[in-house]
Amino acid sequence: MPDKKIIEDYPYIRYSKVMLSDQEMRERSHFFFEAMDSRRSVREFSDSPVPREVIENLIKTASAAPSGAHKQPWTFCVVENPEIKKQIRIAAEEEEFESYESRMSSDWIEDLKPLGTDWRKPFLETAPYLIIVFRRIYELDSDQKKKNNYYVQESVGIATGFLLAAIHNAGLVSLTHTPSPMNFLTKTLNRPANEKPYLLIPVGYPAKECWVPDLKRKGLEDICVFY
Ligand code: IYR
Repeated sequence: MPDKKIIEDYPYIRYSKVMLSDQEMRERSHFFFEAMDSRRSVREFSDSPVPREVIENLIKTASAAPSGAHKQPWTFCVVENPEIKKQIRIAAEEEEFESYESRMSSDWIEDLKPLGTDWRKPFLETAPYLIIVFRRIYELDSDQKKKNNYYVQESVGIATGFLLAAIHNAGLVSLTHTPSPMNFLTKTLNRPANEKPYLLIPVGYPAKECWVPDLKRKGLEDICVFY
């Protein structure tokens, strides 16, 4: 049987999956759950270096996510330069100071108390890499005409999920950081008008002494309904 064919002018390749036994599916799904359940967001990073090739593999994994019309509407900016990290920290802390002091509601401040966050963001300089995810609203065709991407928010969210899973799988930690507003990243990183900042993710090893809040996850009965 050929592995390639043309359907209505477009190339297709054969695709199949090895069918696992119920027992093997149970084991593998449970193992993956346990692996992912041990992922935690971390705010205390070590400055130990991580090979760049690892970061490249993580980003290739993120870009393997599904996306609207397969447009892959994302750009991952990786900052390792200490000067740029410093600029980002200063700008993020300025915005976060305003947010914590006056922009966030009292409910919001209250809800964050168990996480121990405040406007200070030293991890933006400590972590060996900052990955800034940008969503690409449109592309320019060869005549410089704007062509909108589809389901950009959803697509970039899914890709970021792949990225966080890949980071965890590589034995590294991350934080989904949302300095707000984050337009300063467009300027600092000199990004084009079709890209908007989506999420800032410090990546590295946890600090030698690293603490995370003792959070509990919802049980299946609280998150899932079978019909
Ligand atoms: N962006 C702020 C505040 C913050 C908001 C939420 I929702 C969090 O889950 C955590 C933090 C900050 O990064 O501190």
